[in-house]
Amino acid sequence: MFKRRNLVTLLAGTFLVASSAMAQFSERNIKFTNGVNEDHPVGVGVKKMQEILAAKTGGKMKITAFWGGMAGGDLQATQALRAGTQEMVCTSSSPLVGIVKELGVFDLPFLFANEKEADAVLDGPAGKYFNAKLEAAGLVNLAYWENGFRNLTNSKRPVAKLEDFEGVKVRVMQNNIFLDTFKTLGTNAVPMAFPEVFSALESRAIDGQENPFVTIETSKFNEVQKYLSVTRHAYTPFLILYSKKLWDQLNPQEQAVLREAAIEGQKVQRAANRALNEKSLASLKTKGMQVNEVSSAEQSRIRTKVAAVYDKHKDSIGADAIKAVQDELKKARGG
Ligand code: TK8
Repeated sequence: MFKRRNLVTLLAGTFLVASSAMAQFSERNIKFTNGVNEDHPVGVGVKKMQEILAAKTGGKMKITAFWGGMAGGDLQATQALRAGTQEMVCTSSSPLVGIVKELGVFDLPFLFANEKEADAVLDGPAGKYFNAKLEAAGLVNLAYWENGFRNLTNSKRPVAKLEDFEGVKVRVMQNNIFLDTFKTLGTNAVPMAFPEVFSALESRAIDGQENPFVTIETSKFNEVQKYLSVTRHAYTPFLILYSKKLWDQLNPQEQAVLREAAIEGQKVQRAANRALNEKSLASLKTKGMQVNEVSSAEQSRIRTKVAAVYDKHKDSIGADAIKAVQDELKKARGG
């Protein structure tokens, strides 16, 4: 008898906690901007976040997503987050090196060999190290999603060996390490925000750009680019950032549900991105791109050529950041 009464009290208590939890979500409409288009796997991740928010907050917290860079490029949106005028952005890490210099480690060419290594680094202590740096700069990183391994496209000539890079005018992200890598390869490299790239390629102001297959296809670069080289020269993470200023106005439950949604989003986004990668390559061929594989002999010539970029930038990135990543890479490589 005594026991049963205890159970009843316990159950009643649980219901109270559950219903007051619901009451603690305020009506919020969260602005979330993207440089990629909605048919990029980031769209799958954002949809997952929206479903979780709907289910867990009784529809009180909502995400309104903007696509295709219509609300500005990665850097511009990230600055809006720091100023507290926008809640969220999905951004590549690279354009943010002027804000958090340590992120430059991800821009070092050929850092990761595969997605497994990237996950081990981003989802472990190294990822937390960068999150702390971001937070100090006014940015809460909810999760690492995936942009992926980058490949060169251009409209000038097939690029299959080191010498072919010479003189091609290539757009790079607003990032010194990319700029240096592509200069070292002999291209005429120009930094530019992502939303300007399509029309710059179309008007032939530039010859080429580099991005993962999936981003190339969903941004329709194949319509204005003939040649695709399988270079896999760098892996770019996507950061799912929330304005720290606005984050601090949320209560702990609201913060927890957003973190949970971003992690669930990460799972479906990465899975969708990986499932699509090879399909996108095949589809880009069907749509008329000429694909040039880069032989392993040429790959190693390219690697040797850009090795100098590591030495040149290691001081500005900082030894701590490089060590944080390399420690995890060693573990992932079983060493
Ligand atoms: C989209 C960008 C893009 C990136 C770039 O906002 O700028 O080339 O790879 O995917 O983050």
